[in-house]
Amino acid sequence: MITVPGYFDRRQLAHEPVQELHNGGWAAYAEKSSRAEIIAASFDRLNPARDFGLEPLLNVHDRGYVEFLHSAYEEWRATGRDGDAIGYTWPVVQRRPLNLDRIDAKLGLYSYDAATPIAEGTWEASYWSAQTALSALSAIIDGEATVSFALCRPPGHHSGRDYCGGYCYLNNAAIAAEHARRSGRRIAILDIDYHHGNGTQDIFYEDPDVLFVSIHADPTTDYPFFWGHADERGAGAGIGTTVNLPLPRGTDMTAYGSALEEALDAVRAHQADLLVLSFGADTFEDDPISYFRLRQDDYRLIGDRMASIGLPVLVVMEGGYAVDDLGHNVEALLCGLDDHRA
Ligand code: SP5
Ligand code: ZN
Repeated sequence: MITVPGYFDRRQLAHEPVQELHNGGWAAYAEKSSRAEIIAASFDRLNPARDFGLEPLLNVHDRGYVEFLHSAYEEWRATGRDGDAIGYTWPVVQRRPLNLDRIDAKLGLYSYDAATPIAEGTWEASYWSAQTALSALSAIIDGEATVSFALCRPPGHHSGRDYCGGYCYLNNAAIAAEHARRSGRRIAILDIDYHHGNGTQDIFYEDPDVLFVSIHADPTTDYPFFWGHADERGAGAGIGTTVNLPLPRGTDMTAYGSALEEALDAVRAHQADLLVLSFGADTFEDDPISYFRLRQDDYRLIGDRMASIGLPVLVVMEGGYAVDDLGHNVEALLCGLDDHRA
């Protein structure tokens, strides 16, 4: 049984894109709402999200981007098209500030891949996913819990200040981290999703106060390819507060455990007083889109190791696509995290 307090809002289920572009054709969208349902079923009860409004979202995200997310589906439909909004042209070459109204131009401007469609309920679900992260955070800030779980969905860690990508629209972990920082906390973000958290990294890249550490599949073989390489260490005043630990496909708990110790050393060295854990269960051996070999019991060990550093932990849900096992994998992690505190 899960004893960690969990937070969730059913409006997060409103987002249900039909398909994504994958290997040159359309494939069923992997980030299904049933992911959240199955995690929710592992809890006796979940706390409802409180509404913190737009301000904490706008402390991380660009206002033009947030307005775009809010209106993109309607604008897409107003052109007479069917289905979900998705871009097809990206401004990589001689990019300059242009004020373009065309929905296809905006989709290109505010996204970086063709796997992140905007559907009818995308704004509503993303908004409540972010509020869920803030609500779970408040349990820690208000001293009601030392471990708190945000059942975020859609996930967030690929989304940057002004872009969506990788099934992510608003960066839930970054929004919570920034909110906590503004209430005086010193933050470390540890991202253990299979994929590199490029959006979170980008948001805090020049920030010396927020540590971002990520363990993920080597981007030379895996999405998102362009970010998450070991030589990315931050910029400007933030040099050294970004730490990337890429691992090869096929990694099991033995090699993963060593990387985890290295990551936890970095968290300790930062002298954080709050750990935000971006948790993806797509490192699981049976994940359909990923290639690590972690087993259900390993999540308990990971939680256990993490608890050993003695910090309050806000767990923010990211990926994980082996839907049938997802509830058990989350439960294993939370049990490991919670054991020490009883
Ligand atoms: C939050 C997160 O885990 N995002 C991962 C985004 C990965 N997208 C690239 C891989 C696309 C695989 N699509 C397979 C669809 C099969 N139905
Ligand atoms: Zn992932």
